Amino acid sequence: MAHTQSLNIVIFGPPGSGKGTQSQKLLDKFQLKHISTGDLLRAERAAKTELGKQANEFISQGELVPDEVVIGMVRNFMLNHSDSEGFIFDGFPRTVNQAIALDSMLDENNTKITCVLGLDVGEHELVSRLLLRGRSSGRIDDQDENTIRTRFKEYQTKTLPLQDFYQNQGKYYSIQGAGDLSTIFHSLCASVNNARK
Ligand code: B4P
Repeated sequence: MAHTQSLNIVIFGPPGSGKGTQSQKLLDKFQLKHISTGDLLRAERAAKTELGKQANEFISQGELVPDEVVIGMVRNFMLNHSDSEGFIFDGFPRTVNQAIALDSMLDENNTKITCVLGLDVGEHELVSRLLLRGRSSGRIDDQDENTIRTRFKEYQTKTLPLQDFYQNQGKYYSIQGAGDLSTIFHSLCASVNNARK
């Protein structure tokens, strides 16, 4: 059962900053449940559900999927994993509305966000990472530079305001996200340990 000592980490950053990559490493270390809204949406699409078809329209254009769809999906996931000692939220929240909904879902479970780890990577590096992944992953949103640019615009206008939202709560940690994977991972762990003190 979730409680106030739970560890709830939000991993934050622009498309391609390493959220998914570093989440995998954090999961192993801290024994948390992983909620990646990108992965959940891609699973819906693969299963050809109505939700998946709707989401695909937005994802393929590089746009965010509407808040109510994503929030409902996260709510279901959390209900189905209510015995978890904590979560890593990867790619969620991406708008202020999503952040407010997350606070209230956690509050209902008598818990809260421990820290928000923001990966800082320059745009040039991000574009080359995504195009490189697009060559092998088959992800439609990684194949075309225009779609990638739309994703950055969505990030700048709708997601970046969350940095102030969490900074004002004293929960935001900025981490250099370019360079060696294990160096980045150690910085993330140091921030988690700092936030838990
Ligand atoms: P996501 O699946 O979250 O896609 P992403 O932002 O590109 O992040 P991802 O986790 O996949 O990549 P990562 O940074 O780990 O979202 C896809 C789409 O779904 C969104 O555009 C949106 O349409 C929709 N969506 C998802 N969540 C939503 C929400 N909450 N609200 C509305 N819509 C939502 O890594 C990228 C690449 O970089 C990898 O290939 C990795 O190998 C590489 N890499 C990582 N670290 C590196 C390093 N240090 N050096 C070199 N390469 C590195």
